[in-house]
Amino acid sequence: MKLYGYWRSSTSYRLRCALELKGLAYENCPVNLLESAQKDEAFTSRNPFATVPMLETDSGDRVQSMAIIEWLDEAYPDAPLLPKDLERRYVARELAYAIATELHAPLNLPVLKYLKHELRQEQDVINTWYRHWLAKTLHPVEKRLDQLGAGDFLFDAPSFFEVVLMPQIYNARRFDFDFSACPRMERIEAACSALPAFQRAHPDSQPDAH
Ligand SMILES: N[C@@H](CCC(=O)N[C@@H](CS)C(=O)NCC(=O)O)C(=O)O
Repeated sequence: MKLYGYWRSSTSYRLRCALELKGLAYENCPVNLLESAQKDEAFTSRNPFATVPMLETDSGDRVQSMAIIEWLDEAYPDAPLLPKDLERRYVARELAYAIATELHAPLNLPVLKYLKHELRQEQDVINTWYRHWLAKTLHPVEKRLDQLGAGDFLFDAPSFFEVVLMPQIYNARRFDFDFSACPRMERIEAACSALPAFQRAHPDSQPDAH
């Protein structure tokens, strides 16, 4: 498989975490978002969304990271990311989709660029915007982790939830988000960071990192 992604893209990062945890081999094909390479005709003819990640597979090009991860888990059932137990599977999806659906859209690069260039907002204001939306979703996720008594991971091992959480934490730290109200999340972050799969998926480990 070939993964078309960008080192700092959180959606590419979440897909790398999934591939690494499942032990699936892939070739890394960087798409430079800063040079708008995702808008080139060669790319959009394969992915009309003009976004990364895109996964080239034997059955075709796959886009939309959450759909790709769910498909990977079905197509390659070894090392499942979604728990077998129905209740746990529900909870993993609840928390993963809270982050994927509520945070990615308002905090994506084109939104931040629009705030800066079209609406002429100062970087401080943009950072406040960013942290506001993070808190609105990460604080309730933390409360759910607390209710569930999460330890090093949501359940026994890193799964669907952690592959979505880790890239969001990485982004949040870039914007100096205050994690003092999120001790359970920080514990999961520390446990995942110690694992080779997450280390290989980390933005700094990518060939296009700079
Ligand atoms: N819902 C999509 C979002 C993908 C997305 O927006 N990716 C960002 C990088 S994290 C991107 O390609 N941005 C470039 C752009 O929007 O022009 C997914 O989960 O794959």
